[in-house]
Parts: sequence; structure tokens; C-alpha cells
Amino acid sequence: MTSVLVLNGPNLNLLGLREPEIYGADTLADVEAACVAHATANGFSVTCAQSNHEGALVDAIHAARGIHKGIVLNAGAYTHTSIALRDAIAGTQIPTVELHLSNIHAREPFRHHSMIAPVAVGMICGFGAAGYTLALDALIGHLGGTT
Ligand code: CA2
Repeated sequence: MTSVLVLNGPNLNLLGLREPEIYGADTLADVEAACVAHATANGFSVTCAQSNHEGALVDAIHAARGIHKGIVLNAGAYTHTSIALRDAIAGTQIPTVELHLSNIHAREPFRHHSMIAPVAVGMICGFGAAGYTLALDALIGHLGGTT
């Protein structure tokens, strides 16, 4: 069965616990359970991971080589700063869908630029937790829908 990785970055472990008006009421565990259910229903397996550390996220992308055919990545605030994450995606050439709960373009100017976007297959943002399953659908479609 084809496997994909859902990777979440810094502070996303706080989902559902703070700022629900921006990020929604679903917890990270809720989001991950929805990803597992959605991927499984589509014949894919999914591994979910989260880290608050940039290097650990780079390691997770490197470790995906040969295991996961694609990545859904919410890099959190590292989206806007991390050349290292961008280089990891470009270096591994693992198809990656960038995902944000909030519409980063409707927020503060410093969130408008993404380091990840130029090396991503595409970006989904602004649809809250539903964006994760939208991103999985986009990734599965990009991979050809085959298992
Ligand atoms: O909208 C998104 O998904 C973001 O990636 C979330 C990041 C933010 O820095 C990006 O600009 C957009 C922040 C994640 C923080 O998550 C929290 C969740 C609940 C409470 C506090 C923080």
C-alpha cells in the first residue's frame, strides 16, 4: 500500500487548545485521526508526525525517502523562514503539498511569503482542519491515485 507522510511543525501540537478563532477547535489528534481515516478509505496508508524543531522536521523529510511517496506539510512558522526545510524538500524530491489551516495571505504581511511554496506541488490554505483531507486528495491525485 502506498504510504504518505503528514508532517506538522512548531506549535501545531497546541491545536484545539488555544486560538480556536484562528485555527479551529480540532486537536492535532483529531486532525491526525481524520487523515488516517481519509487515506485508508482511499487505499493509502499514512504516518503522522509533529515536531517543534526545525532539524527534526528536516530529518523526518529525509527519513521519508524510500518509505513515503509524498508529504502533506504544515511547516507552521518555519514556512516563512526555513531555507533548510525548502532544501530538504528539493533535495529529496518527495512530492509535497503545503498546507495551512489559516489563509496566510489574509493575515500579517510576514505570513504572506512561503519558503516552501516554490518547491511544493501546490498549496492549500484557509480551510481549517478540512484542509488536511483536501491536501491528501491533492497529493493522492498528484501521485496518480494508485496504491
Ligand atoms: O495556518 C497555519 O496552518 C499556519 O501554518 C500555522 C502557524 C503559523 O505560524 C503559520 O503562519 C500558518 C502557527 C501554528 C500555531 O498553532 C497553534 C495552534 C493553536 C494555538 C496556538 C498555536
